[in-house]
Amino acid sequence: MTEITPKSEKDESTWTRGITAMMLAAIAMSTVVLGVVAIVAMSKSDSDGTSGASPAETVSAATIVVDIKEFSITMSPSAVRPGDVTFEIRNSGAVPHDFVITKLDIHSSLLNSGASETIVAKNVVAGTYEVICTVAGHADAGMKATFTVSADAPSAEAKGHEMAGVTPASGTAAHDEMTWQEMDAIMHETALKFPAKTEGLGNGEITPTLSDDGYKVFNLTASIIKWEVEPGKFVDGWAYNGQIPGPVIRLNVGDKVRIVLKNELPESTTLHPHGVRVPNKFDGVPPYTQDPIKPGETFTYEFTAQETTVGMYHSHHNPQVQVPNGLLGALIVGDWKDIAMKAAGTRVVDDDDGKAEQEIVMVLNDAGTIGLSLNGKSFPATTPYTMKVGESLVVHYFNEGNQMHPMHLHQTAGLVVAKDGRVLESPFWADTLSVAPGERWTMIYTALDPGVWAWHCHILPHAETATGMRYMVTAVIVSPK
Ligand SMILES: [Cu+2]
Repeated sequence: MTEITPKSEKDESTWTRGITAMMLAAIAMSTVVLGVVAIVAMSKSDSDGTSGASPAETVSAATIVVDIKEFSITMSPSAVRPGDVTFEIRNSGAVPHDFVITKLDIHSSLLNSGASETIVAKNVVAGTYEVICTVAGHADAGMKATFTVSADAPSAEAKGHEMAGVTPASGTAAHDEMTWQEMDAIMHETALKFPAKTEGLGNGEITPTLSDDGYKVFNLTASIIKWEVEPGKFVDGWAYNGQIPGPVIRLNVGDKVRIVLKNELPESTTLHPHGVRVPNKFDGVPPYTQDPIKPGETFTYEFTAQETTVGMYHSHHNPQVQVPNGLLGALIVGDWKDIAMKAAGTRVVDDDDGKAEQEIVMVLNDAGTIGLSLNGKSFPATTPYTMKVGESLVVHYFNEGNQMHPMHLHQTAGLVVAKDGRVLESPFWADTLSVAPGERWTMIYTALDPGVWAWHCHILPHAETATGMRYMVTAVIVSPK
């Protein structure tokens, strides 16, 4: 008979030492400028001897069936003859992916789970072509493959019967090519970079100017910038004032407000104050409430903050592109450290002084050029938060993406006190809170135990890869009192 032995002191101290070491390392890293080792996910155009136009007699038409998913690209067949090539692309994965052949200037739209797209490339000449998914980190995780175009490839007719069958794939998942030791090593290396320093930081403050007629004036400029989502991975970010998320607009009830938006984008835009009570003509919905703000134009939104809220401002023109690409920001009315703790009443018993020490904005995104991210950054470039035991933190989750994200902090439950900027009649406890697109949820977390506590989306492909944590992951570092 086996006896169940209590956890030994040795186990306990090893665990504690591990956490302490992690904590010290994480704190040290947040203060030291790291030499950033670039993880370059993007394809580089390779010099693989793409030849000139092929002789007319070898030109043919072929179809390549492309299956994209986490985290592989499978192409069948992976060799075709020169000529027109049709790509029948299907996303059989759980999250959005795209299909890009840089050398042929082919870029599918961002395909949601289950979506398909057919793209025809005309007169493709002999050569080797690399294909990737450009969603942040996906190519690194294995979403790249190559196909060859060669006069020696079997003809489309000969391949016809094999199309639906098993054809050797050129793209394979990362773990098929790596040993477990390599997986562990990359996981370790990436995790130790956290928090990795990258260019640019979102959610900055914006100081209004005061107009003669008593308005707080916030000047915003929308433009496309190079945004470093994770170390070495730069994307075309669509930003307000060069930040993703845009600067946090903070207001008090009674404030008279002007938001002056200058459009330096290559297309029209508008701004919608989501969850904020404004006159209809400043709701930002073209063509009903205003004309689109054309490139080069400026538009002024004007309202009085009438009630406390946790709102957001974002594009409402071509928004399925503009918002996930970065045109998003928080607009908060009222002192939410105070509002949240009052809403909690006597429920937060572990807080030392009944006051919240921090209020943070956490913008969730999963699409566009920015991809899976927290506040415009993907782990290990996300920002960690520090707390002391007995302190409380108020977090506002904002979902500006296209999918639900169940957010989970590795602590016991936090208290949910508000939904979409309205205090709940009955606050409730949750350790995992699903935040749907467009929603804002406000929660209080009180630090109970020292350590580095992971904080992430619990749709696992949004937070993890074969080589460790990625995307929608950060941490709370709790130190003793
Ligand atoms: Cu998620």
